[in-house]
Amino acid sequence: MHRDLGTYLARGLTPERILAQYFGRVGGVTRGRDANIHGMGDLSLGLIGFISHLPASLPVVAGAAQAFKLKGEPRVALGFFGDGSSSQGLAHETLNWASVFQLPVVFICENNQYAYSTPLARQMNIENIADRAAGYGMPGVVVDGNDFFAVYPAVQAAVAHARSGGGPTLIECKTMRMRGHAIHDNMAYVPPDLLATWQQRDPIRRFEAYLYERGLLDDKGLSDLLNRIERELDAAQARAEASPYPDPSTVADDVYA
Ligand SMILES: Cc1ncc(C[n+]2csc(CCOP(=O)(O)OP(=O)(O)O)c2C)c(N)n1
Ligand SMILES: [Mg+2]
Repeated sequence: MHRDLGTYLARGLTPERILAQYFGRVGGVTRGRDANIHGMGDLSLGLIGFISHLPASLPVVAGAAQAFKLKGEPRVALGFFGDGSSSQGLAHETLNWASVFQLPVVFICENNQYAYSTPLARQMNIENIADRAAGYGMPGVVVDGNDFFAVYPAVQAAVAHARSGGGPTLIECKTMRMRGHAIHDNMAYVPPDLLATWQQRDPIRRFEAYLYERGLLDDKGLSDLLNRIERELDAAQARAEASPYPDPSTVADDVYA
């Protein structure tokens, strides 16, 4: 996905590299070739660069899974896509292909109820995107995408299933886009009640509450943690800003054709 910062961070892309990417600096993932977080690929971290057309990355992910299978590598590919992307032809072709060849891949659909200004009901006539899995011949799982303790075991089970030769799984994470599509979008088309309902399901607050209830976190622990993150981000920003713009003489580097 083009905006999956959580996934990027979990795979080991540092805030410094992500910020340097935004600033178009050499320290960014594309080494200053653009200033966009679309396409932040780094194969050393197992991240394939995103392709801006949705969901054109999905068949590439299936291709990676096919390569793992052909080479006998015990690896599993994870492909992330949105509810809007799930209605595109390539999504159907990819899921069908992955199932026919029993590829080690997990398809994670982040159903955040909107694709730009298009609500779910205007682009599909089913309740659960995961229900489509039956038509491809793979397991389909619906999870509360705002609950860490629902998402983690579901993905873990699907990865284990894929790794043991069981083929692909489609996981639909139900969530909500809490801002406009981008900064220009005031999302006047989103009913305020819907937003208020999802506000109550904030995944970070829920995770915090879980830790508090079990005595694993208290007010001091939380403020120490937030301060530490703030300091880390300030330092990452300073290093990203200190990174130079690329030397124009390198413009043709990494161009293959
Ligand atoms: C083929 C194609 N058409 C249009 C766009 C422009 N576009 C970028 S994001 C987006 C909405 C995608 O919605 P969804 O798949 O639900 O993902 P979300 O942005 O909600 O996470 C669109 C239409 C695109 N990137 N690719
Ligand atoms: Mg969406």
